[in-house]
Amino acid sequence: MAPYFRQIRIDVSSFKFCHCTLWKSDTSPACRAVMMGLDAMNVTLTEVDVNMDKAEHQAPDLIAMNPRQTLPILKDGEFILCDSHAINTYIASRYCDCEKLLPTNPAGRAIVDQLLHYDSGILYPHYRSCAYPILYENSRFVMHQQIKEVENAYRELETMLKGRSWFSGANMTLGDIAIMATVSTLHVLIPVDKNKFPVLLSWMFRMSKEPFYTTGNLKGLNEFTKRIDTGNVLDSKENKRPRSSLTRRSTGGKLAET
Ligand SMILES: N[C@@H](CCC(=O)N[C@@H](CS)C(=O)NCC(=O)O)C(=O)O
Repeated sequence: MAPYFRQIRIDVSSFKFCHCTLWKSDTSPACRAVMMGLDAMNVTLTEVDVNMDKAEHQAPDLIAMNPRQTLPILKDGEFILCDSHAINTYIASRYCDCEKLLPTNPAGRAIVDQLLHYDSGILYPHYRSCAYPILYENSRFVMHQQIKEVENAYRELETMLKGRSWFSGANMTLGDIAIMATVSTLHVLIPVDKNKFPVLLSWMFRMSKEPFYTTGNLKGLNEFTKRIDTGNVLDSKENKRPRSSLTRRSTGGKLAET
């Protein structure tokens, strides 16, 4: 029988388990930023899949946790967080000793914060205004003005990366991960042109070689692409039982259909 999963070799001894639950949807770039963050930090928690096409994120128990009705949502005991950037930095400072991904020195940390705010305040709204009309309003294309604005953002990113391997400088950080989740998704709608943005594209290529990209971003990005290309609402048969991040990670981001 052909293997359904791409097996990934994982060193379980380096894993950190935490008693948190994450509600997420793989098509969502914000949720994929958290999944990549978890996988980069080797942190394992309980994950619950939510189908936004079926408005499951508007279920009363989720609205009680997040009145904004967005994903991801993280619950740690009685503590609830509803923003991917805040979730990743919380997990890093609470459960992970990962100085490189989230420096503790004030300047290093401020640079990561700056990138997270850039993603949240500039890139993500572009994603929303380009993708939502296609996802939810039967539109079939991205408007010219939006293409120009996204290309302006690509130009800024290209300049920010000049002379450095990662957005934060010498090390890849949670800032790179947040930006990759959004830019890889925008790239589906408005491709990053290799002639105009060669530095940005080679950074994307470098990021795509990281193991956490395969386990945390690829499957959802493929689903998002299919959703954009076909317009079909996802009717995932995936098992809705809460599962460990370890299960997702060890199967290359894929989970068995049941
Ligand atoms: N800034 C938030 C954005 C969250 C967000 O808007 N998530 C989208 C999915 S990518 C969502 O849940 N949308 C549902 C809706 O707006 O109805 C974050 O980074 O978590």
